[in-house]
Amino acid sequence: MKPATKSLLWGTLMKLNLSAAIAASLLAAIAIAQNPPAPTVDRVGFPTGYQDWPALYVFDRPDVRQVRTIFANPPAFNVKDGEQSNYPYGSILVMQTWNCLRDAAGVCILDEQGRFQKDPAATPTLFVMRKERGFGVEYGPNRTGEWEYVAYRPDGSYQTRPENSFSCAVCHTEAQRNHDYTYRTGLAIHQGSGAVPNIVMTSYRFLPNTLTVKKGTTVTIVNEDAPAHTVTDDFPGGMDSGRMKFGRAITLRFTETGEFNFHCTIHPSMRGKIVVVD
Ligand code: HEC
Ligand SMILES: [Cu+2]
Repeated sequence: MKPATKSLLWGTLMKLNLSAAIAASLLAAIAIAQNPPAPTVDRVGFPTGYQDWPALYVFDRPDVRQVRTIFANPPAFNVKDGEQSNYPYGSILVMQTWNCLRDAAGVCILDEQGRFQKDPAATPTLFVMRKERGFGVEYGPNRTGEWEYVAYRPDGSYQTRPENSFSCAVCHTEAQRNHDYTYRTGLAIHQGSGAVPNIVMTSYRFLPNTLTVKKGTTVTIVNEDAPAHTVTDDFPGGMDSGRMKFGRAITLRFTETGEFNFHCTIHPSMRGKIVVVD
């Protein structure tokens, strides 16, 4: 009796798998047949001279091991807090993605400030978004306000052509709408850090609350909590960050071995410890 039930079950499973496979291949065929809509002409334009524009923020990405610098032309750079929901026409944001300098194990080497460094041998890519009156209509359901997107190589050739820039729009629809579909511009406004945190402040805790590091290393602590916190040495008269609002970061460099015990003066039950070893 038992083996029969088993084979019956097998048969059902096989059938299910088969129809799932057919469905998947049909879906793939549809996806290939119709890309989401996008502009067919480049109205963004290569951002000549972007290196001379001010850098809005620098953001380290450990997953893809890149330094990402966002340059903003004057109209975009001069946008103040509270006006970010509507960038002025003529705004251009350039995100330059640059591979980090790596050690033999492929890990990004931090500089004195605890930041990634650009590998001088690497070639960056330029992700550009530009806002002008009436831009973005061709993205249809994926329209992100009046922005259009293109990605270039430094020699002016395309990394992502206008026809393929729907991919940019699709992702940026998920960005902060109150920041006009840009993602990280809050970093500039909140004077945040784009450093990779070693400790974060969240839910009224330091996470992790004990960290062991080698002498000479930097430790970056970022407040990812809505309320302000402080990083204050338990030792009276010691280091005190002062009030750190959401997004703010502090980078500490330890040159002596020992224990650094700290707390938040606003919420004294928030405690943390950094152990520095040889
Ligand atoms: C997978 C989602 C995704 C896709 C696809 C994507 N972006 Fe972004 N973009 C982001 C995120 C997230 C950031 C913030 C920086 C970070 O976290 O690395 C960003 C940042 C930017 C910035 C800096 C301004 C800001 O929003 O902070 C520009 C300019 C930009 N992207 C342009 C493009 C262009 C051009 C394309 C297409 C070639 C593109 N992006 C595709 C997610 C995406
Ligand atoms: Cu606190």
